[in-house]
Amino acid sequence: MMANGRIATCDAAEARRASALVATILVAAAGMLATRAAVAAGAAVTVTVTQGGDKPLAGTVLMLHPLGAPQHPQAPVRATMDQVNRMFVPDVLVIPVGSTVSFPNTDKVRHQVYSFSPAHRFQLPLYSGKPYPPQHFDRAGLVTLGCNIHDWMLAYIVVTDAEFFGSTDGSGKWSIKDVPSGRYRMEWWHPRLREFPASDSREIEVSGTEPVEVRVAIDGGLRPPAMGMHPHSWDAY
Ligand SMILES: [Cu+2]
Repeated sequence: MMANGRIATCDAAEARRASALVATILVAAAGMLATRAAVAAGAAVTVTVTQGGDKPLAGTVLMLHPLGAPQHPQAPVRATMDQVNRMFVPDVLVIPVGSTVSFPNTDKVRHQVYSFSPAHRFQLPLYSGKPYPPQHFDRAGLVTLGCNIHDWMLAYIVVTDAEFFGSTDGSGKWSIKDVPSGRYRMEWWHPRLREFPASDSREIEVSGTEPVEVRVAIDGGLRPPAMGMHPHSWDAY
C-alpha cells in the first residue's frame, strides 16, 4: 500500500510537472502568436492633404472610424492647454472622449477662459496660476475656446471617439501604422474650415498589410487668416 501510495504520489508529481511544462509551452506559443500579431497587425495608412492646388495643408486633423465594426475609442489622456503671452499654447488639441484638460495661466495678467460649444460649455472666472481642477471632456465634438478679456485669444479642442486620429505635419502628411483590415470612414477638419468635421469625407479600405495612400485636396473654402499681432498656428497655411 505504502509503495503504491508513494508511486501514486510520484505519478501525481510527475503529471503535475508534465502539465506545467505543457502550460509553459502553450504560454510561449501564445506569446509568439501575440508578437507576430503585433508585428503584422495591419497596414500603414498615409494621408496627404493639400489646398489651393498642390500646397500642403499642415494642421489638418484626421479621424478614422471603422465601418460595420464596433468602434474602439482611444484611451482618455490628461492634457494641458497653457496661456502664455496672451495666447493659448497649444492652440489646437486633439483628445479622445473622456480626457481631461487643465488650463493653467502662466501669464502675469489674468484670463477668463470660456467655451459656448455644445460639446463642452464652461467658464473659468478671472484667474492666474492654476486655481481650477481640469475640465472633463466627455462628448465628441469641436470645442472653441476664448478669453473674455483678450478677444484675439482663440483655441480649439477636438474631442473624438475615432479609433485612429492625428494631424498633418508641415508637408501636409499624416501616417499611421498597424491599421487593421476593414473599411473606415475618414473625416477631417482644419481650424480654417467652417464646418466640423468637413462636410466631405472619404471611405478607405485596408486589406492585410498593403499600405494605403490617400490624397485629400481641399479646394477653396478656407477662411482667411486673422490679422494682428497675435498669430495662431493655423494662420500661415
Ligand atoms: Cu485673456
